[in-house]
Amino acid sequence: MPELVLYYFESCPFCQKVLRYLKKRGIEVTLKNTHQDQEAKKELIEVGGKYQVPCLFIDGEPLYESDDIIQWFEDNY
Ligand SMILES: N[C@@H](CCC(=O)N[C@@H](CS)C(=O)NCC(=O)O)C(=O)O
Repeated sequence: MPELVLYYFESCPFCQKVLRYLKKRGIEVTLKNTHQDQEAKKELIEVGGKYQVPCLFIDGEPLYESDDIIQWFEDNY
């Protein structure tokens, strides 16, 4: 399985959509809250190239856009 890390923050509705989906499917991933963890925010900007959440790192490769993230899980789980 690839290493999965979801960058998010609580008040983001697009993040909540992804988190609800993961909960419904019983899928667990590592979560990094970019409001609480400044290092995580820095990583996201450095690797992803922009500060936008949600972003799923798949083995270190960033995937933005909540719909694309959900589609990735539909295709891979
Ligand atoms: N179309 C994107 C929208 C994501 C989006 O707008 N995220 C906002 C938070 S809700 C964001 O990252 N804003 C940057 C900021 O807060 O600085 C998606 O569906 O994932």
